[in-house]
Amino acid sequence: MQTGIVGLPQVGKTTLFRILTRTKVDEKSARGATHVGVARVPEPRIDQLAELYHPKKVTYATVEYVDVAGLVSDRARNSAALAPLREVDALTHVLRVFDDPAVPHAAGSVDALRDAESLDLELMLSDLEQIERRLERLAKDLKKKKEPAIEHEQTMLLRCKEAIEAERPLRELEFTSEERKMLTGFMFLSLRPMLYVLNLGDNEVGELDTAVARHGLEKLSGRPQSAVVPVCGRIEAELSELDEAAGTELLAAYGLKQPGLHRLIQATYELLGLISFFTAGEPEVRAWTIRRGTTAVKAAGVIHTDIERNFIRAEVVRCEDLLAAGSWPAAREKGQVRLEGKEYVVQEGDVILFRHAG
Ligand SMILES: Nc1nc2c(ncn2[C@@H]2O[C@H](COP(=O)(O)OP(=O)(O)OP(=O)(O)O)[C@@H](O)[C@H]2O)c(=O)[nH]1
Ligand SMILES: [Mg+2]
Repeated sequence: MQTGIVGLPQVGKTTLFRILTRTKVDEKSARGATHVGVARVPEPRIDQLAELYHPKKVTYATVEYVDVAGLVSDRARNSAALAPLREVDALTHVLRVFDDPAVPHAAGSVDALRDAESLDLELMLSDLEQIERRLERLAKDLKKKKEPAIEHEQTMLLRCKEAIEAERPLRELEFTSEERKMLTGFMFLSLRPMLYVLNLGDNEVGELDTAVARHGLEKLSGRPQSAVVPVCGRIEAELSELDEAAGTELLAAYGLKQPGLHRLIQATYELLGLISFFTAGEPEVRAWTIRRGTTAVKAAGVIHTDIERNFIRAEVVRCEDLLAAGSWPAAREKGQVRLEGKEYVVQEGDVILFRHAG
């Protein structure tokens, strides 16, 4: 899973990237550069399972982030800058709210809604160009020969075009699974789920809950396939450089419940429809990422195709039950370990032991 971090120049994209991936990025070389890094999905249950099993290895789930150069209002330059985004599963748009005379604002003033809408428009225009080219092609083909598959595609693309002309990003439309298949080849940008990150000034750290309304962004929240998360980038950057004890102290001093990093990754997870399940044993305690609705046999395939192929059954226990029971046999004794077949739909927080042949 890869998420692209986008936004105007100097809004805090690289700062956010550093927090998420804990990568050291040199400030000077960082300006305008593209970075790729992996963020560990924070997961307290993995730490608790590790205390139970004392495994040789602990592996967290990860999300990959790509920090691209700042986008400007120059179409030609942007279409090149947008190219790497075609590969990502979701977008994170950093919106600058913090005010700092030392850091000039690319658009001249702070207005997060304007910035959000202008990038969305950019994504939509790029999609529209592609749609129009394809529609021309399809019209030519249809003149030669009427084919139902081509007509389907045409109907769908006309619906996409209409939405964009009404300034609705494609992510807000509903598609059938057949249409989704047709869509994959296009890699439309406005189809990507969108996480808007409000990068607040340090002075707003006590008022995260009301930040969305305060900055006039209600219009963005509650839309399909998108979410808004406020963070104080600079404070979070400070936090991420501290060890755990000092970090907890600083969080408390600011009155924060958890690091923004956790909220961001959780929001990304939800947006992408992802959940975690765990495997636990002495060799390794590990979190795995799957889409919500994945069956046991497909989840096995995430670990290894051999396990999927030779799947016999899954032994499943809720993570909190396993932790409370203290061991797998103890949980089994309490009747908390279930035997499930191939079609079982894996739930968030299941600990699974896959039985397989060979
Ligand atoms: N006051 C304040 N400054 C910040 C905050 N976040 C980032 N900055 C500053 O803004 C400047 C730009 O931050 P970056 O994270 O490099 O921004 P960017 O979006 O990656 O910039 P480009 O890659 O040049 O487009 C740096 O000098 C940061 O220290 C914040 O929350 N508050
Ligand atoms: Mg940068």
